[in-house]
Amino acid sequence: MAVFYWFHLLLSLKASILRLGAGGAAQAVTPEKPIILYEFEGCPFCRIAREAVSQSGVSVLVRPCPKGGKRFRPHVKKLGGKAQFPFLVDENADLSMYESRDISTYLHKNYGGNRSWQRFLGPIDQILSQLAVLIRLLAGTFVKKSVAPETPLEFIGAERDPRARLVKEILCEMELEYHWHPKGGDGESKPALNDPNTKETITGAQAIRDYLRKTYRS
Ligand SMILES: N[C@@H](CCC(=O)N[C@@H](CS)C(=O)NCC(=O)O)C(=O)O
Repeated sequence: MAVFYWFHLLLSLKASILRLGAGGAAQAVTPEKPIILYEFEGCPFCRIAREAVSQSGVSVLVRPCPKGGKRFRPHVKKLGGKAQFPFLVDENADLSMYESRDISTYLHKNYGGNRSWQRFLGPIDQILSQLAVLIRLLAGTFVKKSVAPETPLEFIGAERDPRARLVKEILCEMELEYHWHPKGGDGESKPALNDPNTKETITGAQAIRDYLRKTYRS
C-alpha cells in the first residue's frame, strides 16, 4: 500500500542521512569476470563494503545472505571457512576476502573512486551504520521464503539512494541473486530492475518491490 511505502521511504531517507552522504555512485566500471559480494542489508559492516562498491562504480554480483538464509550462506563457509559477512570473491584476481575495511580498500585501489572521508571516523562510522540498520527496523536482516530466479536479476541504483535501499532490502530478504550496477549508463536516476527471466524492465522502487513480491515470493 502506498502509505506504507512512503513510511519506509522516509525511514530510508533518515538512514541515508545517518550515513553522511556515503555511497554515491561513481562512473560505471564493468570487470572482466564477476566480482561476487556475499552480504546482507541489515549488516552494518556489509553497508561499508556496499558503499565502497558504489563509490568505485564497479558492478558486482550480489549473493544475499540474510540470517536464516540457505541459498548462499553455505558458499561463504565453504569458500572462506567461516560464516562472516561481508565476503568478497574477485575472480579477476583469484582472491577472496572478509573484513569490510579490507574490501573497501581493495575495491578503491583496483577499480576506482576514493575511500570516503566517513571511514576516518572509525568506530563512529560503524555506530552510524548500526543506527541506520535500526532506523530501517532491521529490514534486510532475516530471510523470507522465495523462489530462486534461474538467471540473476540486474539492478541499477546507488547505495546512497533511499529508494534503491528499499529494493535491495527485498532482494536480500528473498535471497535473490542480482548483478548490481550502482550507476546506470543512460542517465536514468530512478532505481531500475531488469529481469532476464521474464524479460521485464521495471523502474521506480515501489513498482520493483511489488514486482519482486508478486514474481518470486513463495
Ligand atoms: N570485522 C568484520 C565484522 C563482520 C561481522 O561481524 N559481520 C557479522 C554481521 S554484521 C556476521 O558476519 N555475523 C555472522 C552471521 O551473520 O551469521 C568486518 O568489518 O567485516
